[in-house]
Amino acid sequence: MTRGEAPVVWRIRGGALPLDRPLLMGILNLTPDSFSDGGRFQTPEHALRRAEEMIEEGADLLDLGGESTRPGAAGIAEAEEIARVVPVLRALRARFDLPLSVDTRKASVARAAIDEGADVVNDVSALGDPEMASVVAAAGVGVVLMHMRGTPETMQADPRYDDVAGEVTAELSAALERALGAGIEAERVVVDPGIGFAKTGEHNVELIAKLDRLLELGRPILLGPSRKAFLGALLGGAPAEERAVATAAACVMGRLRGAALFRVHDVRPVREALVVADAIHRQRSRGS
Ligand code: HH2
Repeated sequence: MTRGEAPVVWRIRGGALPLDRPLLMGILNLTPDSFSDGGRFQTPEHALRRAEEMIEEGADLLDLGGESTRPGAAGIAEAEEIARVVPVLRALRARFDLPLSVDTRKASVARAAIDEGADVVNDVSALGDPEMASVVAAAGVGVVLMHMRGTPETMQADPRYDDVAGEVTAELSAALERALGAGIEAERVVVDPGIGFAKTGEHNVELIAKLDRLLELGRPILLGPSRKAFLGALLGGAPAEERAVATAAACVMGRLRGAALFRVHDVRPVREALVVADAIHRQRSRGS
């Protein structure tokens, strides 16, 4: 496949996910402090119930995170992160068939999750941990490389770009080259512009408006605008739990610019919005 063509599948552990329709990654935060749902799904029982709800609403895969990466969040110890993620991953793996992703920046956490059956590593630092690439390559899992500058603790200090879409694309291209150089197969990589990570509200809006620039990387694009602060600001201060419709609007616009996967809390409204948007868009592409 040459750069610029849309990939038709994403290879993850144990198979390939077809990308002929938008795929929804349901967010399962196993944290006490996530910005919109912290502390709600920390026990395996609560997490299982939430997972079940998201699957019923149409989630195609689930993303489990043990560390909040909201702006200003301090990192947590590896043992703590493993203790949050592994019991839930084990319970989900025993119960459900769908692909499971682990949202982590630490190679040790990724390895522990892979040992429990994780199929994807979602790394907001795009292989920042020097051990991460070899863990991903050896396990043959899928990987999400997300764009960020700095760390969650520092990233919102003063983000500056001359051309946000161009610079994010170039920096993701470098991350993709690092991944390939470390032996990760291109077909296993998904790229993500990192909405809200070292970006102002204007940067986030411009990135979604110009998301098609990322298509030149030749990899599927994942978009994660879910309930984020820029949506609240656009709505004049709506709290996180009242941003589902705004999230759906951002996902539809991202879809029209080429996004293939969507990481969201509110699975049902986003799925419904994308089904309708895709049907209308297909009709328009047929030219009738
Ligand atoms: N956003 C968050 C966390 N992980 N991963 C990818 N690939 N893309 C994203 O946009 C992304 C991500 C932050 O959102 P959330 O998980 O809801 O909050 P918190 O980090 O506070 O747990």
